Amino acid sequence: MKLNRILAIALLFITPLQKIYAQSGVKQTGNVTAVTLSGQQVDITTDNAFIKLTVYSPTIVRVRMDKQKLGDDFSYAVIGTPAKTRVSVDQTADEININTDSLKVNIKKQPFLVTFLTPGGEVINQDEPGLTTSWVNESVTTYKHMQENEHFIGLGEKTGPLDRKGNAYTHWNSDTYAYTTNQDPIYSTIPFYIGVHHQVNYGIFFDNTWQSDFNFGASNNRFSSFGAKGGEMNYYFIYHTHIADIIRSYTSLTGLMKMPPLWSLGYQQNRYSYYPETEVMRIAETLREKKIPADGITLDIHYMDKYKVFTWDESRFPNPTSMTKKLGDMGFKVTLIVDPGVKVEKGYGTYERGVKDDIFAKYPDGSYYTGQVWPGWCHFPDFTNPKGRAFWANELKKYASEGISGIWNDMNEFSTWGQKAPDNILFNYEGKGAAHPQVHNVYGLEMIRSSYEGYKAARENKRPFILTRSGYAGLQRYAAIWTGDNRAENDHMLLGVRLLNSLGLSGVPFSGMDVGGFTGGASPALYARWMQIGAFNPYMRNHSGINSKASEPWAYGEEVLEITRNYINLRYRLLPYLYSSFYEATQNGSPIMRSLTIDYTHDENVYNSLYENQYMFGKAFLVFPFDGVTNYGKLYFPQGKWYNLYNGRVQQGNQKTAIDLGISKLPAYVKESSIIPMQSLVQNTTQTPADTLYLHVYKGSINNKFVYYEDDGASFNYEKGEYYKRDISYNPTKKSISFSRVEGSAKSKFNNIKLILHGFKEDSVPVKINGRASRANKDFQSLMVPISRFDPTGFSNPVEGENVQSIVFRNSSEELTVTYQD
Ligand code: NBV
Repeated sequence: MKLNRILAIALLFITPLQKIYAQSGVKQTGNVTAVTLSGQQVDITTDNAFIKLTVYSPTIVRVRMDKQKLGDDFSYAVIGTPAKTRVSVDQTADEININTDSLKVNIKKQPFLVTFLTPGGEVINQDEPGLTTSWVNESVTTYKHMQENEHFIGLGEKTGPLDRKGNAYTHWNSDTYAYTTNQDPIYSTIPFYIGVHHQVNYGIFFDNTWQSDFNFGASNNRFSSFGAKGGEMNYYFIYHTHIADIIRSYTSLTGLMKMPPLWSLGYQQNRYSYYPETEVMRIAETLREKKIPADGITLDIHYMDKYKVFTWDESRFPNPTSMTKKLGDMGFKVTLIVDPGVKVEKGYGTYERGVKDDIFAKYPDGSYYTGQVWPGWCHFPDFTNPKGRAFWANELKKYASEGISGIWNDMNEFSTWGQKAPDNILFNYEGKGAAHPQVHNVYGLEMIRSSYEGYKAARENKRPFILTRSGYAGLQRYAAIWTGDNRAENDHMLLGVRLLNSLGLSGVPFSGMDVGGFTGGASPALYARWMQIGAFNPYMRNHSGINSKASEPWAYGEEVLEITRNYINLRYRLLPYLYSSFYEATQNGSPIMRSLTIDYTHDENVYNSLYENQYMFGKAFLVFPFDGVTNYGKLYFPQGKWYNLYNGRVQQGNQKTAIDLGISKLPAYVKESSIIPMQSLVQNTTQTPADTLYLHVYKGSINNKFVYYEDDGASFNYEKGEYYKRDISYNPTKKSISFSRVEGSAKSKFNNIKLILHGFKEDSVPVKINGRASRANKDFQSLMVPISRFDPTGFSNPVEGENVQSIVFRNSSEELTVTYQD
């Protein structure tokens, strides 16, 4: 029989649906046809797909799938490799089972269907039966069964609510001036989310740089899904019982941030744009005169000659080196904006060198792609080309020699007027070659990689500070991120809090927003609130747009100035705490702004829209970010005991309350058993604080440990052991506060420690140091002395409240335990 006739007869026997399926371009994974087991890896062939599962650790399993044989394994995001892991893999006719010590993976063969289970056999996550993974032409999607009451959090810089359930999101890095509070996508892509249900949590990182789509039950409650317009299905499944560990595992794949320069944790003053030099100096001098601590001034595009990157407008800034020197002497560091677009202009050095090195992105016909941005028509460096990164690094040397400390990467989505860059722009992609749709979402990441590596190489042994607007998973390795052109509106400020919390859940601890709002003008109350909240952000930078009203702390009158100063002062007093919290972020990805879902994951209240903006700043402070119009604030206190930061009054947890909100203070509480190192007030981080470290401990019922960390705040010497680190532990049962032996070769800034105990009894408290009555020890006082009217914030009007005890002793590097009788 002729083949055509056979087909025609066969078609008579298939259902209309099968016929449509056959014609539709849809391909399901189908049945398993072959399996190869080798060590930590399982290779599977199905009717329509090639699949590889790899165990990366007891808690991480990677799944790759494609319609064709799997290609080169390459990622800009992932730097982690599979660790040698104890694993057992076996198969029967119907299924394959992969077991690690912490996770089980069950794969059904007819048809292919993956289920992840706890060692005890509880389902953590499962492909949606019938849908599993499918392709529609070149786009690929994996469908997961929606679990009952499942919450979805993370996914990086995504607008909308904390709990992403019921919503869908797209990743396509976009320049979104004055975006709305639900707009999607905005500037960066982190295709990593965390699912929570039935006391289990998992993370899924879908490492695919094409335009990707996530659906958390926006269509219906049958499934959640993730997919992309091209490339492989390539995801890492992570399981841990604690969300902090999921973030740790995620950052074991995509990398950790490096220690930031200490100055970048101070207050930064910004505007689009401060110029000429006299104006920059006026701002710097006013900050000092008005005693507003500050460390940074940032120059926006008007410093350039006609917006040409790596140039100065010489009439506005005749001598940049002497300006940075003058500012440096006043304790200010300068950060400059850079845009990727290089103006096409004969005689312009950067352009000429780019052409000579042939590093701009091209069309298939060999001509350079041209797009219009600030300077006019531009070419765009191909940062996926090692030569392109080297070119950029070389250009940056100029700024290094002029005394610039920070590089602010803007417009790197990449953005062009009209926003529509064609698909057929070609990029080097580390020699593998790729077109714009595959490269777009990593363009910003590779730009900041160039900036970070370039600036590191350009300045000997100095930590670069790199700020970015765009990026992809892994951006934390190179830069801090800010959330772009927000609006000076109440809702937007609160959205900003959620964006930063979500970034923290997604492996990016160093983040900030335009405090005060970029477009429009804030009311005095909104501005005051924003500065209060900004003081509890990882990166605190005030910025405002070109035609908006002035946004310096003194621009809103005396009362607001006072409030703002109080909170910036508090931030500077908290620097030892903040710096140590950043150290932790460099060790395990632990965010500085911690969504309550991290520590109170299975408490339904934390997902409630009334409380979704509440967060922890580090592990000690519970911050309630109210807006500038709410007078009566609703608060939720998770389990435990909480101390009002301002008056020490105790608030029991597991409770909802409402309070009258004054504008002068932002509600903030301290978690019981917290350990908070603070210092005396300085006006910038080049000043040395008084040589006593104030160590606040809040009485509680839980054991706590704080990793205290110091180093020189500027160089990479810490990598050679020049740091000062010790554990400080509080044990309420033993009634002790102990300091482990100091690790590292650096000396502390503080010769003395003043231990300040909050919530203890009213009379003097007898103490022993290392088991000896302190009288016997000449370095110590005998009793902790009660202090009433104590205000840890240092605000001008302390409120009477708790009883506080304090004792001062020498900061020795030996192990030391303080026991108290209470
Ligand atoms: O360089 C000017 C601005 C900058 O101030 C802002 O922070 C960026 O997000 N930049 C965008 C260019 C476009 C502004 C409309």
